[in-house]
Amino acid sequence: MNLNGAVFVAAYGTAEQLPESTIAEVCFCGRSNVGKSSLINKLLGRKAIARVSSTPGKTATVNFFRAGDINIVDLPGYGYAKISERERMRWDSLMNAYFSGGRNIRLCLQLVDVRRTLSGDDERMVRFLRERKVPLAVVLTKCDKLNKTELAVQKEYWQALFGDVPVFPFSALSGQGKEEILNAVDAYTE
Ligand SMILES: Nc1nc2c(ncn2[C@@H]2O[C@H](COP(=O)(O)OP(=O)(O)OP(=O)(O)O)[C@@H](O)[C@H]2O)c(=O)[nH]1
Ligand SMILES: [Mg+2]
Repeated sequence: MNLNGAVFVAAYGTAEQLPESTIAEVCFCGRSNVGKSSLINKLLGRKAIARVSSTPGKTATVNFFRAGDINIVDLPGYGYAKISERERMRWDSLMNAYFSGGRNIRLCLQLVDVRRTLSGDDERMVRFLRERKVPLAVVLTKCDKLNKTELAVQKEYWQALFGDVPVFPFSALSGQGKEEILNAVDAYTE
């Protein structure tokens, strides 16, 4: 699959703003700073169509990108401590609306930092997705930060944790894993 030539559609900050789902959607979920926007840029073959920042909490809206006949959806991150109660409530309501609106979500890519272990927030997120029967695959981000041996250990940890769910090691720096993820997007959206 080729997602080049994508265009930014819009950013939605509240549940009411979310447009109706008409075409297939692939969304990207994970804690703040895990690398969602970086992965999207890589998949779309663009340097900065999705904004990347070393400060957590960069993507606070639901951002749609149109690529061919699918929508790529960058979701706001979670697990960022310095956030007001009001912002947390907005996040909850936005995510609930996105995942409960009978949308045409073909695949949710759940991102986790390959160097870490599953956080409580990740666990809640995955449970939430499973309860809603959202098709799930996992991306292990920042694989360039580990050496071969460490990478093997972490891959085994994540694959054992997720069982049958596909797990894709990825690096936005080297592009490792890009083709495999594009193939998965293809398989789930055709
Ligand atoms: N080394 C390395 N750094 C990465 C990789 N992916 C992302 N980063 C860095 O991690 C930081 C966060 O990346 P983003 O793509 O903005 O993360 P995000 O998940 O979209 O974050 P929020 O929008 O805050 O939810 C940036 O400094 C990126 O350059 C990767 O594969 N390798
Ligand atoms: Mg982001």
